[in-house]
Amino acid sequence: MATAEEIYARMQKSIEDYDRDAAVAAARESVAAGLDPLVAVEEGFARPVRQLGEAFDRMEIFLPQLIMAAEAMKAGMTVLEAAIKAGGGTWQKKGVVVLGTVEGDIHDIGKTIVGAILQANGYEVHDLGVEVPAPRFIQAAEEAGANIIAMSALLSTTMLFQRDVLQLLRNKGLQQKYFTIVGGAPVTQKWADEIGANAYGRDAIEAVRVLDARRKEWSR
Ligand code: B1M
Repeated sequence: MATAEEIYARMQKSIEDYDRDAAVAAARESVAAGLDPLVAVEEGFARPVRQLGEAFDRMEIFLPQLIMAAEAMKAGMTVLEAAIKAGGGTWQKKGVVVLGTVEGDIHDIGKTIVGAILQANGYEVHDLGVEVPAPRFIQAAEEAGANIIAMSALLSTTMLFQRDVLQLLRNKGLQQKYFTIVGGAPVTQKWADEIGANAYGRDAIEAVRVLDARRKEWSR
């Protein structure tokens, strides 16, 4: 019977090897061995993904590697999330984020990385996918009991839809209820200020830093 340390090491290796099947197998092993899935998330998956996110930030690894690591974590997480729910456990989460790429925009690589890094740093992430219409962001935030609405846009034409989400929140009187963060290649702090978003994240690591630093504003 493998020890907890051996199983965590196998989980970490699956992330470092970008191996989805190994991540699922190691996560299953951790559940079969009766390890606490909440500890396994942190020890096995979150820590190596965070480290790879920081390595990407320092340009020490390439984008496809980070994407594959994020995909491996996502695959393994399905096993651990099921175990957490089955055990009646509650996720030790910092906050709940509804995340998506805005209407008309199919770019999902950066958004997926942002989601994985947020998740690795203790946020519950509801990834709505791509081409998300403004009302869907708000509907999903209401349903998920979210604190934060996070919008990615990669086109200078679709970043306008970030403004639509902010406008719709104002129209519905919900702008105080949700902390909004925008990002994506054409997006800037100036644009965030112009449309009235609460925050801007240059990249995934900065998005986490900003949300962590401004916790008081979104956890009211
Ligand atoms: Co597209 N594309 N593309 N494309 N594409 C760009 C964005 C473009 C800059 C390329 C270029 O012309 N130089 C250009 C946009 C020009 C503009 O509007 N300014 C462009 C175009 C024009 C298009 C099409 C219109 C092309 C066409 O069909 N004529 C079309 C659009 C289709 C549509 O969306 N309706 C299109 C299609 C595609 C592909 C399908 C081929 C593919 C997308 C595949 C996919 O995502 N599944 C694609 C790709 C890959 C790119 C480039 C090359 C790379 C984007 C990427 O994944 N970067 C891109 C060129 C570029 O950006 N230099 C380009 C890597 C990723 C990690 O970075 O997404 O920036 P990024 O995310 C970063 C940060 O921005 C930030 O953190 C992430 C991690 O560090 N971030 C956030 C992102 N979201 C955030 C949210 C946050 C915080 C931070 O908080 C909420």
